[in-house]
Amino acid sequence: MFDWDVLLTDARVATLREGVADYGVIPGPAAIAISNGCIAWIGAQSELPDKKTRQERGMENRWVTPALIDCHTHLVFGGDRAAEFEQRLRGASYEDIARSGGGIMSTVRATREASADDLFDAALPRVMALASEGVATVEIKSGYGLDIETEIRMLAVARRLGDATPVDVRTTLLAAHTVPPEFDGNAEAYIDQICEELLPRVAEDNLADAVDAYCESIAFSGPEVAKLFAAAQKMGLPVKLHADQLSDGGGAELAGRFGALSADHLEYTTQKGVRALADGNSVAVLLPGAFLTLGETQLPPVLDLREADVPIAVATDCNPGTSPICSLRTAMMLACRMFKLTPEECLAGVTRNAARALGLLGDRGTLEPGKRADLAIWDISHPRELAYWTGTPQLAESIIGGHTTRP
Ligand code: DI6
Ligand code: FE
Repeated sequence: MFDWDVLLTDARVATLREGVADYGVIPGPAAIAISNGCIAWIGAQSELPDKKTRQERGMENRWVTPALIDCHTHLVFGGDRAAEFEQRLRGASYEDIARSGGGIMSTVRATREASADDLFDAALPRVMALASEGVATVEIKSGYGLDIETEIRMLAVARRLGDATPVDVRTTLLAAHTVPPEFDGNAEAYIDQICEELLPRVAEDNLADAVDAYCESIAFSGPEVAKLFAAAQKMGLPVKLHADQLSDGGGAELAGRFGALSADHLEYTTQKGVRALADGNSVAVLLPGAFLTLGETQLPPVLDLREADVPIAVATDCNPGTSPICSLRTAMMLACRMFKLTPEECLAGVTRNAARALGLLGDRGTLEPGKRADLAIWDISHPRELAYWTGTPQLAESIIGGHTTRP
């Protein structure tokens, strides 16, 4: 019988393994053996053990990296916000629009009106657009329902997107995205409803892999988020946080204190916040699409994050308001140009550290024996190109869970 299902030979391999310099590149021609959807062996071809393989495929010197992971999206939503985009170009600020009932609330109205099928049909091409760039894992948040039924519908649609595509979808409950009109002026009562009614239903039906919140003056305060996080953790759900995006609201400190998987955005995070993330083992998820769209000028504290050894991830934040970007390669390029991340940091940010931000590093995010065989195979001359070009058809093939998804 066969030891391996597939053996990829004559590859150039960037493993992105932790602590290995230069993209974790394996010197010389490399080989990767896949068995039962996992990496069974990986290394220099000259050291390949003598095993039987069902199928051998020459990679013709192509580059193989871990498949990409988009660890922060809001890609299930109703309607769009192109009119608001025009308003903003004419000078209105994001906060002005939000305070006058537009912004997130206009997407909430459209999402509440949309059926599960409508939401699924609109989101499917977004998932496939990410997949066409080598993405094998996508996180999708709820947060445009803000009532029990619509939040549950959004999460169920996200799960369905995972079932209907080769992409592995991880879902996050973001009911605490903003205060719904039904609870205007009473954010605390809404948090109580999430904790007492929504969370138990979501946990019972296994609809969410994590719980997120938006800690900001236009959304929820630190104490409100803390109450939600405590309830989530009691149910065994990991937490993550939209932190310090528009102002320093102590979000990173809060995330670190709760040992959050990640704190995301972080433009206004202080050194104290960075230290808290380091202490909490939390990933800093940078979202250059939102930074660009909002015309933000306050840069996230990249130097402090590096110095404190906080792992940095990069994601699209794909959403109709502040990051209408459905391309992880574009987010990588923007993170290099605007945040001055290196191309290697960007690639680690959409593989190893994105996996860590989803609590999945033991299972994917680097190329190592025992991990899922989630591979992206590229027509490039070096992995640094992945943060350099955008819109280029450089993905030759993607293998997800050992299966080729795009020949
Ligand atoms: N931060 C963001 O940038 C998005 N959500 C969030 O918490 C914006 C969502 C929207 O405007 O629709
Ligand atoms: Fe977001």
